[in-house]
Amino acid sequence: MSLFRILNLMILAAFAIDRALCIRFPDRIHKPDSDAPERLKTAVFALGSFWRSEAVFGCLPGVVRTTAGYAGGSKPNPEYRSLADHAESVQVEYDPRLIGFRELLDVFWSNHDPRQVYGQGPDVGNQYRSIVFCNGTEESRMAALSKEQEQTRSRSSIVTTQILQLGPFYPAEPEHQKFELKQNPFLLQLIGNLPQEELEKSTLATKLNGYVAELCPPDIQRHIDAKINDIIKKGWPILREL
Ligand code: MHO
Repeated sequence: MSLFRILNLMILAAFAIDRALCIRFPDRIHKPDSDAPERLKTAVFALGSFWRSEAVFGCLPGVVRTTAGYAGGSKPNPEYRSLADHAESVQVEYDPRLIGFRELLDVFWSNHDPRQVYGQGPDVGNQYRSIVFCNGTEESRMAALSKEQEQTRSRSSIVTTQILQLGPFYPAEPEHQKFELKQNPFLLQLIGNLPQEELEKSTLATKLNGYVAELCPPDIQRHIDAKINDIIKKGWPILREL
């Protein structure tokens, strides 16, 4: 028997044993990927204009993506000019190993005035009301507790925030996504003028959207400042990660 034939038989035998024992070797080494969709959780909040709400959550460590949209109402497929009883909202996709619902609640309370009735800041209307949307009873419990704590900070006015079970979330029109970042052509260019669809999904754009609005925690704001300055100094004009 030729060497070639022996080798062939060995390969066939190995293949048969492998099939029989159902042994499978991974075809590539597993890389930990914090962006793996199955690991991510989703939270939705309403706290005034969704332009700002996206920016409030965008640069927190562990937040992978934000989407501006409509929630809390009954109208199917709302649009900006006819959102009916929906509230402007932000959907936050996050890695629960890096940030939790509890911390997101803290950010929610400290970034708007939950006592303002029928509006937020200069924006007047029902679409700007304050809502925590919950996935299940554990989140409802945490939300209710944090609302009580918020109320105890002052008894001179009432915290108007609604706590609702999350129903459908409708992403807003493209022009409302990453709105703050879109006001800054320099930063858009710095990340390579991504097409709209990519911009909406990009974690980098999500973070820079918060940075532009100066809504990142101070240490993160400084970190991004330094990174951008460094890139400009080096004359290498593409920012790929922070
Ligand atoms: N104050 C904002 C509200 C916009 S919002 C996305 C404005 O300039 O109209 O509803």
